[in-house]
Amino acid sequence: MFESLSDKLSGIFDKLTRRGALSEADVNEALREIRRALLEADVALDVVRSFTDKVRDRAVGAGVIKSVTPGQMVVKIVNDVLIETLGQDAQPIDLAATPPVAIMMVGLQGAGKTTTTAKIAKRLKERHGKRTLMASLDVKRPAAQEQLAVLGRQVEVDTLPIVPGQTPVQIAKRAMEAARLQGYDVVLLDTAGRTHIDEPLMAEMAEIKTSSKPHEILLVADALTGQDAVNLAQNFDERVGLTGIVLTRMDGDGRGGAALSMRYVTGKPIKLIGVGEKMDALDEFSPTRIANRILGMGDIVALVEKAAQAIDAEQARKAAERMAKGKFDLQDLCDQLAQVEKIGGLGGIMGLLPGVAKMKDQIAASGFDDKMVRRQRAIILSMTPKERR
Ligand SMILES: Nc1nc2c(ncn2[C@@H]2O[C@H](COP(=O)(O)OP(=O)(O)OP(=O)(O)O)[C@@H](O)[C@H]2O)c(=O)[nH]1
Ligand SMILES: [Mg+2]
Repeated sequence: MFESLSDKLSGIFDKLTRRGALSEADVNEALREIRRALLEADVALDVVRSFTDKVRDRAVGAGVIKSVTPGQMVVKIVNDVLIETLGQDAQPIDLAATPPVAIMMVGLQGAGKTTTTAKIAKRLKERHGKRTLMASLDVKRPAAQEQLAVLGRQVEVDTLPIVPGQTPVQIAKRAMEAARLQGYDVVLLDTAGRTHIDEPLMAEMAEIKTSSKPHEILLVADALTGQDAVNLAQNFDERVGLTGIVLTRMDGDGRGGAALSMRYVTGKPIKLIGVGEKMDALDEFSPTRIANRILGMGDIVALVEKAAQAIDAEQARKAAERMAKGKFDLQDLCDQLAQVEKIGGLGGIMGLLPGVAKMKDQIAASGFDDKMVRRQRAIILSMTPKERR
């Protein structure tokens, strides 16, 4: 995520912060480079313009040139403007309505609607203790409803029983009715995708919206499509009305143009981002944390959150005690390695640490990777308990 932009900006800032004093020419030069970096990251032109204008205004207003650490001051201003562009505060899914709260998922074919529906359901269950019912309104693609049922079993969330021959609107009504009768908190409506925006799709979405009155309408868009995702959001918003956006495949998007332009262009918040195919690979979109990540400060908060979820605190405390007593054996090492894998592997952890972005190439060149961790574990696991001790 954002690797290329992050690389470029850290290069620009390195140059700035290394100097004692900055001239106006230095700031202008840096702004030119920032502008180029943003454009190369596929950020919309309007956004780039507004971004650099804001940074320039504040840099002048704040008297950067006279300040004690001018370079850092510029970094701070860029950080602030970045956060504003991304939407300032994180906007989680809003469930403040009379249950069952309906959430409707819309988007083009293959954007990740069904996967994201199941990811959200899992998250609502595990983190918010919500009883969720998922319903697939996709009667176009064969086995689409079955796909959601399979994911439902996987994440242990109920899906609406499939009744062949019903229209999407009928299914949506049945889902709301079932949820009311059975006391569900949330109903997730997974709609069918199309290859492109067309009239029948929009009409169908509008009809489902009218009949089920969703509290949230989330557009699921593929981050890899860059500016197309932003245009898509605008189109959907005009016709159906959106309450938020989920950008999927952020794991494969090194540039980040869609994420950076979305809020500014559409005025709609990105609520969540998909960062992989697994059911846990869904992150909250926090402008502060994303800005930190882009500016190469790492994403310590995400690391801490991940660690808090994946690591057994009690086990970690015991391991630390044993280590302090000099009793660390191969079994302990094996447990530690297992936890590293749980948090997302070495790559996952490293990416979240401040400053590591700059060493990425060296790390890759050292041949230090997750395969090594797995191999080490396999070696230890093949030993007898005695050998491990
Ligand atoms: N790497 C990655 N893959 C994802 C992500 N989200 C979804 N996918 C994959 O994208 C593919 C399509 O996902 P679906 O959820 O079936 O997409 P859909 O929008 O429901 O597709 P239709 O129902 O056909 O319109 C699947 O193979 C998912 O595993 C993500 O955040 N990262
Ligand atoms: Mg689907």
